[in-house]
Amino acid sequence: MAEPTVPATGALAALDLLRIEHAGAVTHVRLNRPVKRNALNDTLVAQLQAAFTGLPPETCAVVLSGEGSHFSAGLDLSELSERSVAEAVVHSRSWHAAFEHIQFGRVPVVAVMHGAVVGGGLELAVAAHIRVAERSVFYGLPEGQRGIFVGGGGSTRIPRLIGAARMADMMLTGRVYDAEEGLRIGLSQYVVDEGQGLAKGFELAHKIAANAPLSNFAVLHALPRIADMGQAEGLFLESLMAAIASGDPAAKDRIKAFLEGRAAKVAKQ
Ligand code: 1HE
Repeated sequence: MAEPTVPATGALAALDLLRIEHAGAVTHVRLNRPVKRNALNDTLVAQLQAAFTGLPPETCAVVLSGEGSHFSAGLDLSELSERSVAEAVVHSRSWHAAFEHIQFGRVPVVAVMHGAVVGGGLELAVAAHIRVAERSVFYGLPEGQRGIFVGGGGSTRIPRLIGAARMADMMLTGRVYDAEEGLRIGLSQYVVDEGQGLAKGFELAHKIAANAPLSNFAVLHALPRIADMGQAEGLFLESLMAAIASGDPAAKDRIKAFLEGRAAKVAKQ
């Protein structure tokens, strides 16, 4: 039976550009600026940081989605013209800080996307760990056409998923990828029919939330760092992380349960 959904309380409830609800161990964070297509203004970026640093201890996974007809239209362009060069650097760094709390936070994040996932909206989505795309999704990086550059961490995260050549093509020519193409090149791990994204996102998030916390920690914090290391350093860190995770009582309980026939086998899906 599905977990009952309850609205967040306290500081999380006060974040008016987000709508936050809890469904058991899964917290649903919705971008809630549909009139502006969830364009990310300074307040919304600050609220994302507040949300991801203020998750209650009961939260073990997050679903991140957008209210209205699109996931996100990216940077709020109406704020752009007012910034000096110095302010623009600080602004970009504020996005880095906020999205760092998503990628390297305490819990795994599943982004559920529909419609436009463009510019800073794509930068936000790629800070999540799993991406589920509904068929309406289109990915674009219109920064090249707007005369700007990515500033929300996109140049570090997107090439790791699709390669620098594909990102360069998106930025130089305005190439837009649809949901199926995005799946093929690595922008999402799942594509689902329209309207099915949240169901899939919650199904995945509840599975993730049931993992041993140290396994999830290792995937979030050790895996990306190891992937960036040379092999010798990576292998060494992998050994340490493996020993730490397997030494935890949660691992021992799970392995005992499997050996006693009380845990699920790996099966074709
Ligand atoms: C906005 C924004 C925005 C919509 N900033 N206000 N991002 C872009 O270049 C994408 C620009 N947006 C679009 O291409 C389209 O709006 C969409 C494809 C996303 C959606 O189209 P549609 O037809 O559903 O909506 P709309 O009628 O275009 O927009 C509805 C309203 O949202 C409208 O305002 P209104 O007051 O006239 O109703 C739009 O002006 C407003 N709106 N997108 C501000 N982005 C850290 S660096 C990151 C750099 C970037 O992200 S660059 C990419 C910016």
